[in-house]
Formats: sequence, C-alpha cells, structure tokens
Amino acid sequence: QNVKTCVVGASGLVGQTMLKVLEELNFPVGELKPLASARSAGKTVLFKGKEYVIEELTENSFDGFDLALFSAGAGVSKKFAPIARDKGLVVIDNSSAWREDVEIPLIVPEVNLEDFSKNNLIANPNCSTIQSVLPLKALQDVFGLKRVSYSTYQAVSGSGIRGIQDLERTEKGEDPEFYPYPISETAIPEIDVFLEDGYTKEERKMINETRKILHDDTLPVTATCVRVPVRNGHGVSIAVELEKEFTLEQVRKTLADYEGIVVVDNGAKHQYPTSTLANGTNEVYVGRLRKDTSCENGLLLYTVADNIRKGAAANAVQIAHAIFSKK
Ligand code: 11C
Repeated sequence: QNVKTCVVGASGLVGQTMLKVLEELNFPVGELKPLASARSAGKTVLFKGKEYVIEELTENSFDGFDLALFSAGAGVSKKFAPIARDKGLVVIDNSSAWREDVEIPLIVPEVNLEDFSKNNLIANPNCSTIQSVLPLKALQDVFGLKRVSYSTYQAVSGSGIRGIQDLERTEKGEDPEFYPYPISETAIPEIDVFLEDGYTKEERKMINETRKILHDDTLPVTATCVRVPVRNGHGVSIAVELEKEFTLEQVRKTLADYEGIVVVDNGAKHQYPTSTLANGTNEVYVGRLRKDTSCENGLLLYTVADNIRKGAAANAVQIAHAIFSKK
C-alpha cells in the first residue's frame, strides 16, 4: 500500500520529527509533499536521505493525496483541515483546533483507537495529556478511576523553537524574549494563556482532553502546569484515586503489561523516569509508584515522555499507521 502523504508545517520541530518517525516506523509513504506557510516555502527537508522542497500550503495542495498530518498551529488547521478531509484525505491534526469538538475523535492509539470510526478528521491530543492517559487507561480498565490530580514539569521544546531559544538565551545571561522570566533560572507556573477562573489553558486542556479520551465526562480532574528548565521531555506527576482496592504489585503488572508503557521503578537504584531516559523514544515511562496514604485507594505515579515524539509527532504517525494498516 502506498499512502500519498502531506505534512503541513514540515519546517517546524514537530513537522520535522513527523518525517523522522514516518521513516523509522516504515510507514508506507507513496509520495511525500511537505507543506508550510509562504515564509517557509522553498526551504528543504530530508526524508529517507532525499531532499524535498517545501511547498506553500494552498487549498489545492491536497488533490490526489491520501493522508495529511498537520502541525502548523490552530489557525491553519481550522481553515485547511476540513478542506483536506472533504477532499477524501485522512487528516490527523496536532493543534488544539478540533480537540473539544464532539464530532472529532481525540486519539491515543493505545487507548481509544476505536473512536476513529466517527470522522476522517482526527485530533492529536496535547503532549502532557497523551503521556498521562496511557497509565490512567490501564488503571481505569482494572481498578476504575475516581479522581485525578496532575502536576506537570514541562520542557521548553513544548513551546517550539522559541522556547528552546529562550532557554539558550537566558543560560548565557541574556534577558528572556519569550517567557516572562528567565527560564534557565526558574520554573514558571504559566503555560498558555490564563482563563477567567485562574486556570491556564494548558491546565484546562489536560482536564477536558483526559475526560474525552477516557470517555468519562464527569471524572473529577484537576491540573497545575509548570514550565521547567529542561530542553525536551515532559514530566507529569499524577495523584489518582481508584475505585477499587489495589496492591502495588497488581498496579505494577497492570502498567507493565500495557502497550506503550515502560515501568522504571527502583528508587534504591535511582531508577525512575527521566527526560534523558525518554528522549528519542516513543514510549511512556512510569515510576515512583506508591500508595497515597492521604486518601482511600490513592496511588501516586510519575510519568515522562518525549513530548515532541509520543506527545506529538509519534502519536500522530502511530494513529496513521493503525488506520492505514486496517484499510
Ligand atoms: C507545551 N503542551 O508544552 C504544550 C505544547 O496544545 O498542542 C502543545 C500545545 C498543544 O507548551
């Protein structure tokens, strides 16, 4: 099977990683068309050792293609994703444009691939959500979920190239140009814009997306999202209350048996999830497992994943892989 594939936003951090993962997972790309705004058109990208010139995205870009992977921001996706879908392409969109739309499935392949049947336009969740819902779904299936509380430790690459540049700039002692404070010197509890209720949009995304992916609209979920001076690889601390009683042995086995999860949990040997362990891989690392003795059936865990890979590019390509291998 040859899948004619467009990558929209091919010059960005996620777009470039999509190309890398398409290659690594041996996705059957029949023809490749890298697309971007007029500003990036004319630049080149590498795919399987060959150079491709990025074309400017227009309404006609999709004609004759089968798949479009979008990572060019919500504005571009709002306008162009439905155009591509209506031309018969499967569209996987990495932006936040469609995630809350009830008609649009929000998919993590290991968790809710079955939701694909709803629509040929699919939303890829926020990076911090993706790495959290794998262990949560594993636990939900066996023990049931009662409440979830997230605290995140998010790397600067989540802000794209501007975040990485601000880390490097402030490491040299220069003033920040992107974050409100020098990110090399401090954690910043502000990711995306503040909403009226005091939450940030990133926190709200984690809450809403978790409920949608786990098919539980009333699940109590809360979050505090923090940017930390790490180049790549998000951490999420999860405090979860389960419906049923559990032993740590049962939890460890449940998580270790779940596709896409690697349990790393031996404190005595300093073995737990770290960004350095996760970066460059497509897995979600889970550790620091222990009972939360402050509540009934409480469990604490810590997850790390490469936010540009499993949190964005790899998850999108894995969705495409799963869909086209069934066609
Ligand atoms: C961050 N999670 O780390 C964000 C980046 O909704 O896709 C991804 C934003 C999104 O800043």
